[in-house]
Amino acid sequence: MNWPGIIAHYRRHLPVDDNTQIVTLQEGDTPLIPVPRFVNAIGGRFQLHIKLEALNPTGSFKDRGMTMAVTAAKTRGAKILVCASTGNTSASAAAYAARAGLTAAVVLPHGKIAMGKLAQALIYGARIVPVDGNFDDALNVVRALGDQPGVEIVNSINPFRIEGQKTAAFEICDTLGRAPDRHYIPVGNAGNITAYWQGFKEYHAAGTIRTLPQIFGWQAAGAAPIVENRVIEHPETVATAIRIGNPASWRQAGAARDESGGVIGSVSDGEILRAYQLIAASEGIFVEPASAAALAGVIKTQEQGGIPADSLLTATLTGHGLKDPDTAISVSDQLIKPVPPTLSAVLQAIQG
Ligand code: AN7
Repeated sequence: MNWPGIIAHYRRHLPVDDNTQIVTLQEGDTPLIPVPRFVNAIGGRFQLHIKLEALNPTGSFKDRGMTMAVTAAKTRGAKILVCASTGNTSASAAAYAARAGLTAAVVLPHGKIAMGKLAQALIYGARIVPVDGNFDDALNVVRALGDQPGVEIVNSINPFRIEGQKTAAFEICDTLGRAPDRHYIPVGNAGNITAYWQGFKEYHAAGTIRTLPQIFGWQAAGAAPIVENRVIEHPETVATAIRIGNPASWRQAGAARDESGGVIGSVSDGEILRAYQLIAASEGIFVEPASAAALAGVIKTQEQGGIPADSLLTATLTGHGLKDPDTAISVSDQLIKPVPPTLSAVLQAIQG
């Protein structure tokens, strides 16, 4: 079957009707992958399956929300899509704008966007506006831009984004035939944790699942406003995607935590990079540092007293590792140095 994208597949759960002209790149239907070697490596006896959202068309989960937001914007006659972004939203907005024949303008914190994401926005033809400020400053400007004629904001403050993104929770339940016991997810602007909790609750209310998962959200320690319960004026982390000090969906993230009996915790850059390397080296799965924050959270909860044996965990790995090659190269300790093209020299190099 040629998967039609999340709107056509889940249309009964989404704000569309039979006349809606859907803008899609056939996003969604991402794999749910068991990672037993990773679990063994951290001494766990539980099951962990990862939802590999890196395998969406632009390499991140944002495409699920963007197909919905751009479909709605086009229906409403918008001409220009605008967003603030730490990188992935801008890549996705730029791609879906191209697909829809619209213009995208993306407002970015100057110097803090991973190289691959910038390359994506450029090649898809977006207008790029770097600002001297962080993501929170960029989002403030974008909120003001929303009043201009023909302009549609496609950040997750746009409720259509959340509607699209909740389909990842549906897919997890459809694949497992139940809800997980716990779901782990990185938290930046907090739209995705909001969307997952909404998705799980909708499936529960419809009787599709009998239980609800506990939601475990993870912020980077240098950008952990929800954990510290205060706005962080100058957020800093190697995980630039979640370098956010004043999340737009702060209240909804707290509700997801409290209603589900879960946790929102923080992980240091060192913990993030350890998880980043371990999932790649133990399972062959390359994600960006922000995604690894969810796995750092798995490691942290395991080390802080253990995760119940036989429990079923899922984790969202939000974005592809290739978006940020600089970080992958910087954490490696291999020297890349040429040798003569002879058997003896190459054998010697292999043996270290
Ligand atoms: C890889 O692109 O905010 O908590 O502007 O790119 O829903 O914000 C990205 C966020 C996690 C956090 N992982 O999700 C943006 C942006 C990756 C991300 C998050 C982001 P939210």
